[in-house]
Amino acid sequence: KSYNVAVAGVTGAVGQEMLKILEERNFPVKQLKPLASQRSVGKIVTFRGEKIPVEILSTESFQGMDFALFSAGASISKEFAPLAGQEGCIVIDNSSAFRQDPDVPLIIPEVNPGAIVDFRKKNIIANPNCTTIVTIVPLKPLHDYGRIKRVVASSYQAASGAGAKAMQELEDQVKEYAFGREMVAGVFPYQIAFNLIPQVDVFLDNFYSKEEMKMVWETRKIMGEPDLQITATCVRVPVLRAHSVSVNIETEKKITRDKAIELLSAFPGVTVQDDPANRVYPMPWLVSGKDNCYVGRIREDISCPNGLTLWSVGDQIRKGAALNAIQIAELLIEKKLV
Ligand code: 2RA
Repeated sequence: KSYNVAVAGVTGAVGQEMLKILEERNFPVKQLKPLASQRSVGKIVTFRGEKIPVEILSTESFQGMDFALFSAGASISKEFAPLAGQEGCIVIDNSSAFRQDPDVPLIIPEVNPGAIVDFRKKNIIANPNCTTIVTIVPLKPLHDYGRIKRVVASSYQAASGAGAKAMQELEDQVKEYAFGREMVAGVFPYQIAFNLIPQVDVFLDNFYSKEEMKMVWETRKIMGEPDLQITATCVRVPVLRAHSVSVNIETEKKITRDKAIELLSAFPGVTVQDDPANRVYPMPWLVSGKDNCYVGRIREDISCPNGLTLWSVGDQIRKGAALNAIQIAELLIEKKLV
């Protein structure tokens, strides 16, 4: 069987990667419908060697579609995803619009595949925030073994999380610096080249940024642990496309470094890269373009008897967004839910 697939936000960094991944994984696409806003009218995308004109996203766009992959921002998702769902098209939404909706499953296929069966109420499945994905994939096998009580996460987020324009801004600033010109900021509030910005998304009343609270809310929902103690600090770094997270956990049962390596090595979606003596550890430069979350710097926390620290790196555009969305569609097919 093959499926009609619409991609909303097809001209963005994630939309473009979605097309690439659909092709690479040989996803059974019957018809591809590339959708974008008025601004992209006249643009052409290439899919399996075929040139397809981009259509303007409208209320009519989803008739006859089996899947709609949305990556066009939360307001577009809020406006169009429920309509698409009502048309019988299954929406996999990469925005934050529905992640906390109790009628919408929030899925990482390696972590909570069972929760996907609840998608029928709205025909919408939410794709988690990229930083949450890179953090939680390695935590799942550790939680299953030792039960995590507390998580402290600090992220090092690539420019790609803010979109294709943000990646361009970083590249431009590096060139501006090299030519001794003034660096111009636009997407980011400050220069990102040769800098760190300890703000991702807006600040909330509790002085956390929204990105940090997304880590809290989404981790609890995906892990099915509404009372999990978790705190995060999210930082934008001058890296193009892979997010890194330093994660410290405290578990009920002690997890040794060796046990953690054994559990993580056996878990799908994780590659362990941990050989400190030979300077082997994951870095965003090498993880860019890869599918798995790469985990290293695994060590028992000397400040806490059942503490463990690790470093997880994942390609933000792939596992953090486009790949996870397509894996959700594959999971629906595998479970014969579509
Ligand atoms: C970021 N997590 O990195 C956001 C994007 N989804 O900016």
